[in-house]
Amino acid sequence: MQIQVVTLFPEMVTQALAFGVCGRALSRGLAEVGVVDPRDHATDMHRTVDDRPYGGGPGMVLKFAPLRAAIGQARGRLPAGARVVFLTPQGRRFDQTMAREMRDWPGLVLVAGRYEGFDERIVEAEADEELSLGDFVLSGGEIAAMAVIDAVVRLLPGVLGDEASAEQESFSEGLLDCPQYTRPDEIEGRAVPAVLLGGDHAAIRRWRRVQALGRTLARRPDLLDRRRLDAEDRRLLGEYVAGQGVPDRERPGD
Ligand code: 9D3
Repeated sequence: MQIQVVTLFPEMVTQALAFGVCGRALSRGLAEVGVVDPRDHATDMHRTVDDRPYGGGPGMVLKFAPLRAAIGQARGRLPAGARVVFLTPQGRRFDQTMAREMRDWPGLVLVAGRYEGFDERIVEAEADEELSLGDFVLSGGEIAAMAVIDAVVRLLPGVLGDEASAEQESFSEGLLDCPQYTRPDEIEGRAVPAVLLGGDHAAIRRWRRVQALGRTLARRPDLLDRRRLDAEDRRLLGEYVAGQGVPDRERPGD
């Protein structure tokens, strides 16, 4: 997959993506990430990319022309059918479903903003999608663009090992992870749950499912609302509620 990021801080993006799973995928050629700096497309002596907002108010707004040229260069490096995504606080909330859709796009231009945002006309003219990471304030779109790249690249074929890919599919199942433990089996009086130390693999599987369902109910009931639980899951959830004292308003079936 080929990705271009339009950003005033190109080295912020290239440096951060050099690590870990993403870094390995890029060095193995499973994905390509390039950058375009709108400042390189400014035409005045001072290489101006921003200006004061019409109507007054604080801060600066990114100008149409340098962004138009930068996005044009980015598109030119990508196959036909590439899509342009702006990262803005006004965008639709990015999630795993969208990451899975983006994995199948032949090319992706991510446009990161700075200052107070974009002249709205560049968004109207160029954006196929406008995405946000959620309801908190970042200083610019770069970290959001990197989050999207990380989420999409790890879904590409060959990036994760077989085991991790299968697990990835199960997150797609929409439950939180169960608790995990490693040696030693007791720390400061806290024991690892006994079931995990025995060899009963069916019991371990059942315990993990109960924990995943229960923690999702307790912490992210919104995830369960969007999901149909089968009879077995409802029974396991009943086990968790009986054992843990989940508040009444979160009990299944209420
Ligand atoms: C919503 C706040 N805006 C009104 C005063 C000002 C403003 C704050 C932060 C305008 C732009 C930004 C920069 N943020 C992003 O570029 C951004 C973002 C974010 O701040 N939160 C979550 N997702 C995203 S995606 C891009």
